[in-house]
Amino acid sequence: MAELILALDATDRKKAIAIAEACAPQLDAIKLGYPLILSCGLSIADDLEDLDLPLIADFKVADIPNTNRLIAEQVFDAGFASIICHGFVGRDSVQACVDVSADCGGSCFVVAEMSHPGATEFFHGGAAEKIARLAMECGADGIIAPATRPERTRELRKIVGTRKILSPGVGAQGGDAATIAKTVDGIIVGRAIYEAEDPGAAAEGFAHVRSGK
Ligand code: NUP
Repeated sequence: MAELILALDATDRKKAIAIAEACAPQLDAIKLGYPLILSCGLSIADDLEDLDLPLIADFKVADIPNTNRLIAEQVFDAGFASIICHGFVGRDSVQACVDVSADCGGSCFVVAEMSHPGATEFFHGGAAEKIARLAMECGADGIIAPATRPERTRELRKIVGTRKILSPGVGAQGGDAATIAKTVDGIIVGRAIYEAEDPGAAAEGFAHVRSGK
């Protein structure tokens, strides 16, 4: 059983809001990233406020600690519940995001291994495991791990224990929702929902993952 998180990467404000509204009853959270926020600004969080769903800011923050802190403060001031940061930048940078998240009553997820094919170039060979351990030591709420490589995500589960794993790569990138849902706490789904002719129905198609059936 896993939560369903919509990756709302549509770049038109009206269209994005309509998709979010249509899908909302089927969702546990909405993830917003550069495509929509660069197009609409952080105020898109206000437009989605009435849906009463936690908003995750997927900025994959990867800067020096002070800049990470400033970015995270903007994110939580705008009403987001969670932030995603990169781990390869090192302990001090991750800690800055975790600390701001905790101060703001929000949560912080660290990318341990990405879902696309090229991710194997740098995340394999021990890096993902190292990042997952670092995330735990910094007090992060969880990690991001790939639905496209369930065997890798199972390995990372051994490191993070009961802390959360959110997993992108379902649908358009080839990952199977039911398979990865056995290992993770939330599946992140973008194009398979927001590019569907009927996004609400597409989101409903993942109900089996949410109910565990
Ligand atoms: O490793 C990652 N893979 C990934 O796809 C980390 C991510 N944050 N994402 C994001 O998840 C990606 O930027 C997009 O917003 C979403 C997946 O979208 P889709 O492939 O389901 O359309």
